[in-house]
Amino acid sequence: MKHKTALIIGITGQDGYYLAHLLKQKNYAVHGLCRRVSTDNNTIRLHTLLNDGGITLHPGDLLEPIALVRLLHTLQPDEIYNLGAQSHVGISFENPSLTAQIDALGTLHVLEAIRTADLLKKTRFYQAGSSEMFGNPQTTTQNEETPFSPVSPYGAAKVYAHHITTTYRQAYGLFACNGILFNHESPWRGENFVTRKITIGAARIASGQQDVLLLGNLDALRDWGHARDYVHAMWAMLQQAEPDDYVIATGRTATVRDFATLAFRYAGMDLEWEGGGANEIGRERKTGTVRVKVDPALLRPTDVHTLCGNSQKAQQKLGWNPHQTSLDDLVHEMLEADMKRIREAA
Ligand code: NAP
Ligand code: G4F
Repeated sequence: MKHKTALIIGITGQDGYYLAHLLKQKNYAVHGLCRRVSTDNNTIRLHTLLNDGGITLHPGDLLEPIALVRLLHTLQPDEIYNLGAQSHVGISFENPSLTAQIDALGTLHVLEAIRTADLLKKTRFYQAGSSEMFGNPQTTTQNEETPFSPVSPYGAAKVYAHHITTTYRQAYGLFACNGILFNHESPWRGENFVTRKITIGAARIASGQQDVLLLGNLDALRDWGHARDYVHAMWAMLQQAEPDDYVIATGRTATVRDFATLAFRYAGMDLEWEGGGANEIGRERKTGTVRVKVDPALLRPTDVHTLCGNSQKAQQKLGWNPHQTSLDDLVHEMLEADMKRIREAA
């Protein structure tokens, strides 16, 4: 049987790693678009996978549309996963134009490249949409019918990407799917997202390499799943008879404070919380030492307070299971991985 060919844009990121792993297991010929940088630091997550073979990296950028056309023309991929993005919400307030160019126009560039390379009838397209598109929703849970009302430059750019993907589906018959994914984390999460910042901080404090962890909004409630589970849903969307859009989420929420409490517990420190707002602190119960402080500089101009997804459609149509990894297991795995990295670096 002929193996399928997939192109992953954003292969060097967290989800790119897990998706490449999954597609390799499924015997795909896996290709990845990789930005040119002066060192090979951006392929660090992929080292083991690259050594095992079966993955080909191609230099390229979402901001270089003609080169995308050339690449698609050569590869003739069966599936394209567009995971490429400036994906940090906080940074999008500092770099709104770059975020819009990569996350919004970058998506248009891929869709136009599919059209220009005459692949509208052959290639299936996945767009990495986000729960950040909902902003601060009026409903307690969010599904595919919940209106978008973004409150960040990142969320606004992703809304454009969502609608332009739907437009190409309707206008040209492209098999194009929007995943609306809620937060998903892993030991390969970027270090400046709150979950990984917390597990690295707790691991360093437990190892005596750091005294205190500075965080922003501790009250934010997020629906946190495991990236390894979420890439299965991306793949499953492209295997259906018809293209559609799907919310992928666990349906359970926890605050940033809850996540920190769990991570510090696994690192051997029981935290108790005192004060509120910018004066809140997390103190080690046994010693009284302050381990977490709020830094007002880390608060965003506008933040999404609560997100909780309803993934019933994905459960029914894709057979996707939202309960593969518990929050406890996720935090434990991330903390253990950071403790191991610290031990190996010593
Ligand atoms: P990530 O770790 O930040 O990875 C982003 C990827 O995009 C990296 O490979 C990055 O390459 C690449 N990229 C950035 N700018 C690019 C450009 N101009 N041209 C080509 N590639 C570029 O993000 P992630 O957590 O894996 O998320 C994957 C996708 O899902 C993103 O689109 C994100 O917005 C979306 N999403 C994520 C979540 C989540 O909770 N993780 C939830 C909903 C949606 P470098 O390595 O060179 O920087
Ligand atoms: O970890 P975060 O930066 O993730 P955020 O903003 O929810 O965005 C992530 O999930 C989206 C899905 O909804 C993705 F589309 C997006 O690409 C990204 O993967 O922040 C989570 C919450 C926020 O409310 C933030 O204000 O944690 C709060 N927070 C508190 N202290 C912090 C910090 N966030 C970061 N990054 N760093 C802090 O020190």
